[in-house]
Amino acid sequence: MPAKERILIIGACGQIGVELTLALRKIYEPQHVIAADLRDEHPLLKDTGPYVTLDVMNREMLHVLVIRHHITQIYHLAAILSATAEKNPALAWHINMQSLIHVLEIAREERLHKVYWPSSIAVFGRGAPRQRTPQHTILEPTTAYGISKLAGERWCEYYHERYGIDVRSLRYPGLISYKSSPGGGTTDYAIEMFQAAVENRKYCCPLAPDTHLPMMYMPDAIRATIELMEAPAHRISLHSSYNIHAFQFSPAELAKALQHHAPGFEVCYQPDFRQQIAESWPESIDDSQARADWGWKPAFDLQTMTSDMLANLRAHQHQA
Ligand code: NAD
Ligand code: AKB
Repeated sequence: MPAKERILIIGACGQIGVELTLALRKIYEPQHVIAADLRDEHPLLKDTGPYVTLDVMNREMLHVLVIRHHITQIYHLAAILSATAEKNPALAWHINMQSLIHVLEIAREERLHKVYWPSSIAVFGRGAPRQRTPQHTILEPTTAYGISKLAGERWCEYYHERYGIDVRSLRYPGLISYKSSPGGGTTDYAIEMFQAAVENRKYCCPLAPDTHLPMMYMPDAIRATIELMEAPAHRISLHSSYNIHAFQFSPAELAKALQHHAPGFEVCYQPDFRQQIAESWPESIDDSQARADWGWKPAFDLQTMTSDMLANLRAHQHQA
C-alpha cells in the first residue's frame, strides 16, 4: 500500500541514491520520500521532494528524523566504497558497520516495515569460484570494504531472525551510470572510460586490460532494488543478500566497445592498488536464486548499455 509508506533514503546524493530517490518519488507520494545525506542536496533532487542534512553516524539525529517524519522504511546507502576504504580501513569499518547498526536498532525500536541495505560482490574473496560465483560459497573477502559488507550481511540476517525485521539486500556488481558521479569504488574506472571517450580524451586505466568484473547498468540496478523491496514477503528466502548479475567485461573489452562508437579513442593501462582489489573479486555471478525467488532479470547487456550510456553522455555534453 504505497500511500501509507514513508521512506527515508540515507546517502541520497550518491551514485545510487540520486536515481533511487527519483524512482521512488515516481511510485510513492514525493512528500513521503525523504532524501538525506551529509552533502548539499544534489541538483537533480532539487524541488522533487523533501531533503534533510543527516550524519547517519549521529544515532540521535537519525532517530529524531525517523520519528518526526513517521518513517516506515529506510534505504541505507551511505558507505565508504572499496578503493577509498583501502586508504583508511579502520575508518571504513567504523562508518560502514556503525551506521548499519544504527539503522537496524532504530528499525527494531520503531518497528519499521522494511530496511534496504546494499551489499556487494566484494563479499567474495579467496577460495570462491570466480566464474558464475554461487550464492552460497566460501566468503573470505580480503578488502576492508568486503569484510564490512560480509559482516553487514550477517547483521541483516541476525536482525531478521532475532527481531523479525524485514531487511532486504542485493550484492550489487559495479554499477554504470551517467546521472550522478561514482564515489570511490574499484569499478568506477568504467564510468571514467566512458567520460573520456565522449570528451575525446585519452584514458589511463587503473586496472590491467584483461581484468574481468561483473557490471550492471544503473536502470537495471534501480529496478532490481525496487522489485526486491516490493516483492511479497513469502517470495524472499534470503535476508542476508542476493547475488544479482547482468554482464561482465574487462577494460580492454570496454575500450573496444567504445572504439566502435568513438574511433580513435585511446586507452593506456597503469594498474595501481585497485588491481589487487579487482583480482580478489568474481568475474561473473550466478544469480539463479534471485531469478527464482522474486523474478530478477536484467534488461541491458554490454552493447545496449554502451549505446544508451554514450547517447545520454553526449546529450548532457550538448546541453552543458
Ligand atoms: P556513493 O559514495 O556514491 O554515495 C554514498 C553517499 O553516502 C554519498 O552521497 C555520501 O555523501 C553519503 N554519506 C557518506 N557518509 C555519510 C554519513 N555519515 N551520513 C550520511 N550520508 C553519508 O555510493 P554509491 O555508489 O551510491 O553506493 C551506495 C551503496 O551501494 C553503498 O553501500 C555501496 O557499498 C553499495 N554498492 C555500490 C556499488 C556501486 O557500483 N555504486 C556496488 C556495490 C555496492
Ligand atoms: C566498488 O567498486 O567498490 C563498488 C562495488 C562493486 O562494491 N562498485
